[in-house]
Amino acid sequence: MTAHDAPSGHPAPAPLPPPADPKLRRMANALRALAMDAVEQAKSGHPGMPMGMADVATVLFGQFLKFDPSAPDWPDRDRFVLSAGHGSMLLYGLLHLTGYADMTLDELKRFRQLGSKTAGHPERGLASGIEVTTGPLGQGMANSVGIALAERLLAAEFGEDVVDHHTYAICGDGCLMEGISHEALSLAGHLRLRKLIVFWDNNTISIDGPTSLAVDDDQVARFAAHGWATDQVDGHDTDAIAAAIKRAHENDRPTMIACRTTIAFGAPTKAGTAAAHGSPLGPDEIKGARERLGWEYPAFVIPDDVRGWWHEVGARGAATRRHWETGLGRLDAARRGEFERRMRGELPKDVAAALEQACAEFRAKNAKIATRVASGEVLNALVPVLPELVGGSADLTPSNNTKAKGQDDVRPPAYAGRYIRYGVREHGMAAAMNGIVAHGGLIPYGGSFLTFTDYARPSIRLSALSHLGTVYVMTHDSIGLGEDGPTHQPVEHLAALRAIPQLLVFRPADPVETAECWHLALESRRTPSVLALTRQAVPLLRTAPDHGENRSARGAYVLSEPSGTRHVTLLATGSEVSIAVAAQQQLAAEGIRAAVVSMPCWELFERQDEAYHSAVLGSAPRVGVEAGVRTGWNRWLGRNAAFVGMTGFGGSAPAEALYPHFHITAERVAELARGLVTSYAGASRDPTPGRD
Ligand SMILES: Cc1ncc(C[n+]2csc(CCOP(=O)(O)OP(=O)(O)O)c2C)c(N)n1
Repeated sequence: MTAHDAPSGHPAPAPLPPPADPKLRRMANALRALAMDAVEQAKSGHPGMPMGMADVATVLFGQFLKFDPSAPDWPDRDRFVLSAGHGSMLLYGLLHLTGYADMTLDELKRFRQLGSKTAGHPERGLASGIEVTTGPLGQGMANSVGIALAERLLAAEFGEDVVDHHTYAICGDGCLMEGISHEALSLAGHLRLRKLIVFWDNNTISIDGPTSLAVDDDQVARFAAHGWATDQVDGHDTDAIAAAIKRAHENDRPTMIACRTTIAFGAPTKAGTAAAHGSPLGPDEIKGARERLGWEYPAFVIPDDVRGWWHEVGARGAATRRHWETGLGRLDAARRGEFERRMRGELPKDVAAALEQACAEFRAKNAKIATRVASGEVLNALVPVLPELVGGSADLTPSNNTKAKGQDDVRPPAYAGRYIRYGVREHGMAAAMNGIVAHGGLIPYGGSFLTFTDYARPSIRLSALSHLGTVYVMTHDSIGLGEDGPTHQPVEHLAALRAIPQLLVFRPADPVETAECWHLALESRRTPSVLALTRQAVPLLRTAPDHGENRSARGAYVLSEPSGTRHVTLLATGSEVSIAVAAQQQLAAEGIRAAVVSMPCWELFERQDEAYHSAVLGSAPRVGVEAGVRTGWNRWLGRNAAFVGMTGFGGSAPAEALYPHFHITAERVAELARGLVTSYAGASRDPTPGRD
């Protein structure tokens, strides 16, 4: 078959226009071939996008990207984010050809197979060179806003001789249709992230067909309206692409380069159609594409000249990296040491002492305060000793108590401040924070109301999936928030968040536990944390000094043990722990011996051994107390148990009216405990916790 014939009776496709640079076209064709072959071998995947964006990627990696495959984590490397993560074979091909040791040809051949590094969508941590996990459309783009922001913050702190790199992202039509793109673009424009460059794969195709089926947005005007610089190029014209990137480097704002491309460029009948989006092309089409592209090599074979060119691209960065390292070595020891500590993600020693001091002050004052207020005090103690903290809130700063004394706003184009006004953009904030963590050198925390974790949930899930220790400060954590009513009162949120694997959900009971949970969240650099905090005041429960022991570290502990064998164990979290304590006192007056267990973090408790579980939970009947739904509680309650909580949505009224209205009271806890003790007295106990 010649280049002008087409398989299976289709009209012969027009010949491809001659490339501006035949060498670059051959390099791009290697990416195209690897994508076609790997998807074909896996019988699954997305060949169209990698084939369409291969020219852009070749120019970017070949002529601009600052990276060194022999030192993939070099701090001053440029960051590349493939937001259109379904086109993962583009990234895997690039990593392989430029010489990342772990991205072998065998890995490409095992695309999408169990245990391979070439997962269906790029996963941070599976292979070096993958900066963030992408796949849910729009997330990578929103992460890149955080990555670019982290670069600016660190450059302001350490100087541009130490931190000076670009963040590049490829996004598709899908990324731009997702709502999160609105928040991300708007935030990046406001923050004037001039070193962020986004390539839009403008191929006008998504899964259902032409994008005109669903969207008519003028994307270029849209970016411009958000304060971005924009450019438009033929995404197969390598000269034009290079010129646009050079122009972007000069802009004082983030830049979007709209790249007009053909999906599955080179494929004889499927190019430019949705058929090439997410299915193997098939042997005939691949054969036709090879011929049209002039790529006469068998599957997975890269000719020596092309391999050599790509190898040169990969080798180019080592000298730049060494030059940077020499510069770092010349810095004074204190500045260098601090930079290196930050990039290792190690906490400074003073953090523990600062938190102990905060706890000592809580005890000295012994005041009834909300845990959100305690969190604010903890931050006041942390900020002077933890320069990597970057705070923020989605426009709820005074409610979340997230802004500490001495924390200045980030005021673009100046980035010396360490507090970000994320605006009413919970989802964008969460994704940006993930980007900040992924960049390294900073610990971001961001606030909103717990109920609005729903608005940020896809990004919270990705924090967990991609091992990013983002800290979410989520206040107004129950009906206890009162008058704002059921729209704002979380009911199922604790359960929903606990359902996310690899996420720590903290619900501290008092100011001391708040400090302890903050410490645990800060130490947890590879697992994200949600701090669920009260709006309403709670009494100090941990009045006795702990001599430096973090009692929340095991997730649950006996706060108060009665003298003599337990008749009943009251398990509670957050603001309901003090209700359990009040119930304990009522029961004691009747001669019923109740223990109170505080459970600030189920996930940490789950990690403890059976002996500890048994010691804490005991074998007596149990009553769980939490102003949320019961879902998940059976894990800890066992058979002889009751639960005091919510069964439906809350109500609009002062908190003092809502708790009795929903029967979340000490009296109710005592009543249920009494009933259990009476009916189960003498019966055999099952000491092992039940399963949901
Ligand atoms: C949040 C989210 N919704 C849906 C999908 C499923 N999905 C994957 S790719 C895609 C279409 C994307 O179109 P486009 O960005 O134009 O990609 P292209 O067709 O150019 O490869 C969809 C709906 C997804 N990955 N993420």
